[in-house]
Amino acid sequence: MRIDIVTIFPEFFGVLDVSLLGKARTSGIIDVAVHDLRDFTHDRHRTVDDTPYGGGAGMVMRPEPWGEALDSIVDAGSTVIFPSPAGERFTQATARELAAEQHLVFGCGRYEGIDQRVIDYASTKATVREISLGDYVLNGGEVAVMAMIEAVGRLIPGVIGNAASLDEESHEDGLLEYPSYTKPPEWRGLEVPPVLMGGNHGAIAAWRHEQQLERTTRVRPDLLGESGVAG
Ligand code: 6GU
Repeated sequence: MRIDIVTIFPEFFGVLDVSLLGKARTSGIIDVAVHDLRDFTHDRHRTVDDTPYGGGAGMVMRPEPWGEALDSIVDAGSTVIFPSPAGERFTQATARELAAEQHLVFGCGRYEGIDQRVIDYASTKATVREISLGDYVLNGGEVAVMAMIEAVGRLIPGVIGNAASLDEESHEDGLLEYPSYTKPPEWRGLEVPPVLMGGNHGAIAAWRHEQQLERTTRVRPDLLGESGVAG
């Protein structure tokens, strides 16, 4: 997969060099390029923002540098993602959809956002999605994009050594995951549930499913409604 990121803070993305995703980059499974939006300006001050038409607080990103950046990066097969608290909600299903794409382009907005014409223009050239991490406000899209790339990247074959570890985690089956335990069997007076040490795989699977239902009902009852999982 090819990933292009356009940002005024390219240094934010240094963390992509470490950990699992760093290895995926080194091995060529994921090819990431980070572009400084200011490299697409032509004035002495490398201006990327201006005051909003109609008034209001803050600054809006001007369309011209975005237009040049996107023209140099996007083609008809690209999926362009603008992180925004006003976008559709990012979920595990979104991550799976994006992991199936060949080319993702992330456009990180700052200030009060990007001139709407940039999103409208990009929509005439490629598939565009405005995506939000959740119902809270970040200062810009950079941290959100990092989270999306991590969620998407680990679903690409070869990025995670043990692909089976992907199947049983929170959200993959619409439920939160069951609690995990390892050695020792007793620690500071706290014991591992005996069923996990009994070797009865049917009983273990049933116990884990029960735990998933109990935790999901208690912490995230909204998930039960959406997934249609029967209690
Ligand atoms: Cl994607 N961007 C910003 N700026 N704030 C957010 C967000 C995204 N998702 C939640 N809050």
